[in-house]
Amino acid sequence: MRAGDTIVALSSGTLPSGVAVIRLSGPAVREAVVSAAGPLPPARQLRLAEIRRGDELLDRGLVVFFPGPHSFTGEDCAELQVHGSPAVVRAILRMFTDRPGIRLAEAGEFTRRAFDNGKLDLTEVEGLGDLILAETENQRKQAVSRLAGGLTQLIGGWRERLLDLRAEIEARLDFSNEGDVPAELPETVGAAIGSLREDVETALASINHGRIVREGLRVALAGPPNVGKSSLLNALARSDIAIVTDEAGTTRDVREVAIDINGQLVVLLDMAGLRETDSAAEAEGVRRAKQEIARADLILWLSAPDVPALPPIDIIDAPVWRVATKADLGARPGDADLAVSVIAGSGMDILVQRLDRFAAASSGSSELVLVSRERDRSALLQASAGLEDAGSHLLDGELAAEDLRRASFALERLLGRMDAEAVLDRLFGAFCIGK
Ligand SMILES: Nc1nc2c(ncn2[C@@H]2O[C@H](COP(=O)(O)OP(=O)(O)OP(=O)(O)O)[C@@H](O)[C@H]2O)c(=O)[nH]1
Ligand SMILES: [Mg+2]
Repeated sequence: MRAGDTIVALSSGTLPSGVAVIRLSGPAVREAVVSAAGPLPPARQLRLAEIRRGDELLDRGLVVFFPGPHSFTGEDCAELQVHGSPAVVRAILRMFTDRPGIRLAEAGEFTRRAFDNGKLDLTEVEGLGDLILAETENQRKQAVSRLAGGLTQLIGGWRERLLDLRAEIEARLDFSNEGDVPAELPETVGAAIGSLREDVETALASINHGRIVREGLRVALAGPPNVGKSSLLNALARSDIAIVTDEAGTTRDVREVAIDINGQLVVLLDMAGLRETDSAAEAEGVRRAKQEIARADLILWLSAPDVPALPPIDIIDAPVWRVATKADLGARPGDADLAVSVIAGSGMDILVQRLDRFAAASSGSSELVLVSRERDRSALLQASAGLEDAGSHLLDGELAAEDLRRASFALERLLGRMDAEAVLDRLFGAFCIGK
């Protein structure tokens, strides 16, 4: 990526479409817009213009200009709203990229410039990426509060407290060097370190809620072969995505299907039935099934009247609901939590209601959970470890100061104010072109 270039891209979705938005950012924007669409409109106001290449009319559309630094990227930016025709968009993009200093943007390059120019920090960039991909109501809420700087503020508060503590300790160290006073720290410093660590730990404890909102509640449909796992998946997803047959051992691969239950993302996992088998392919399926069961948030353990029962396997950490399937075929066993039949359609409403309540409880949807990513987890763990060490070094101010510095660095890294490069390339590569 060359930072001095002016970049241009189609920022709206697939063509053809009613309207297409072409976005530009960089030092050549003013000139390029004037040459294509006449005098610049007043800042941030739409103006209808003819878009021309020389004498040739390419399209009529709306033009808006955002002078830097008060723009999304911090540079001069413009957007053209034109007809969403592949030929129109191609002609306009070519007209711009034929000008010196203008080229097509790479994936995420507009956002990258916003980050480089201090318009967004790393957690806000992540929030933006999540928002664009959000499919459920809860994902949208989580992403928009991260984009709006919710996490930045939380971490900003912690950074301030760390800086105060470090300043106080440094001052004492200076003082003790001069006057031979032992560098032992007072109990108030210990208490402040302890309470900050508690706040970081509270956020860490909610990270699983945040993950479930962001990535979905993982629900494994498990049990022996032929109990109706794939049939239940199809019924819940209202599709016939998984193959259903009366042969035991139909499903081998793990199949994930995401469904939206009242704004919550629930990822259903269909998998091989658990049994000993001579088939290498099925055995691999069973191995993968066990792996998924071990990392699921909830297990639906299925049993059916026409299949020998299998007790839940012992690798399960998550809650297990015993679901009696094929209720149309026979009486529900005494140990079942609920009974369903996909043929008769019975019991499905109750299952969905219970999934809804479970998902709501698991995603802590009453308070918005801002920490959700692996990167959040590792930064907060490091910060917490630094604080813990500092708390145990109250007799030695030098060591405590070093520990707190480590905690500060972990938070700076989370915001992208330090060592950002490693995270950046991966993050921006995941964005679409034009964002
Ligand atoms: N009567 C009745 N039959 C069902 C019901 N659900 C599934 N079946 C039948 O049970 C058989 C097995 O269903 P599947 O959904 O393929 O079972 P599975 O657990 O995915 O099986 P494997 O993939 O082989 O492990 C099929 O013949 C289904 O039509 C039900 O609610 N009632
Ligand atoms: Mg199956």
